[in-house]
Amino acid sequence: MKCRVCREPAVIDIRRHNANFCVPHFEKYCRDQVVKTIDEFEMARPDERLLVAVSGGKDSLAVWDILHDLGYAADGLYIGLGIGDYSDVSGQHARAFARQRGLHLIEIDLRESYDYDIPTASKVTKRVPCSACGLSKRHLFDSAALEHGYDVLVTGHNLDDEAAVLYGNVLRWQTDYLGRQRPTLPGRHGFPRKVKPLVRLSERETAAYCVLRGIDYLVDECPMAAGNKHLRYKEALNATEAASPGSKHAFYFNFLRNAAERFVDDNNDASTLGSCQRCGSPAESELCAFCRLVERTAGAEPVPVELVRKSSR
Ligand code: Q46
Ligand code: ZN
Ligand code: ZN
Repeated sequence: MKCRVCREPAVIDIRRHNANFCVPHFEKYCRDQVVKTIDEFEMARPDERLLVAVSGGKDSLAVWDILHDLGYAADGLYIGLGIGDYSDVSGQHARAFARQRGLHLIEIDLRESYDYDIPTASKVTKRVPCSACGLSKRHLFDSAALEHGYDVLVTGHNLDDEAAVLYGNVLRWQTDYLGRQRPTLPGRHGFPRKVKPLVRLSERETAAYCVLRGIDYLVDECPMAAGNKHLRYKEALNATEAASPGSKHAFYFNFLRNAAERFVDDNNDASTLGSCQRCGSPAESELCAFCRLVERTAGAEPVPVELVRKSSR
């Protein structure tokens, strides 16, 4: 197996591109894919300030590393979700990465700042943990980006993530969600621009990138993810990809090219929303969904992770 570029021994094969790469050319391939994505979807200009949502996993650390390498002014934001050991260790990985590179990491801890955590919120609201977690992260990422004056909020969603979300949305024809699946969502009243520069790279490639770059990321999946629909959709797509390399890429990018625009709701104008009376974020009622969640869950008896995992299966 030889590198497509230099013919030296290759360390990775990428079947959908029918290509093998050595270490330096694989790193270059990853950076080039990100540059191409940023240009094509007009994600960020060189003079803009970027805030990267950092979980301590491979994708968020890879995208932060690549953006930093490309010369962008990119800081990180880590949210302590209070998901037992998983959160403790993920925070350590995020902090270590930032320290080693002299990068700035903003931290928000749900328990310290809002007196709840994800397992407790899941129990109190009687909904799956990812529901309270997604709501909390979206709100805190948006508000931190605006509060600290960042132009762009970056997340580490990769090709596998986006293809799986698309698969789930198409399976149920959730047209409102399909309209929001483009890798760049323009900034609008109360929301920063949101971008996903890793959508051309697969999960396997971001993991390989981290290993080859010596990035120490948290390998374990969130314990709350076990059995969720997203993982099942990924498995289904992996089976298709194995039989027909390139399927995932075609599924997602042909959607972007041929169909995504049709689902964009021009009437979905955030400027018509009111403001949350507590935090000032866009809101449909007196309080935004996040402040309502805080009101319901803050101060409730903390629930251990194990209890939520058992009850949500
Ligand atoms: S962290 Fe949160 Fe994920 Fe864990 S509880 Fe679900 S949404 S699975 S990216
Ligand atoms: Zn090479
Ligand atoms: Zn609010």
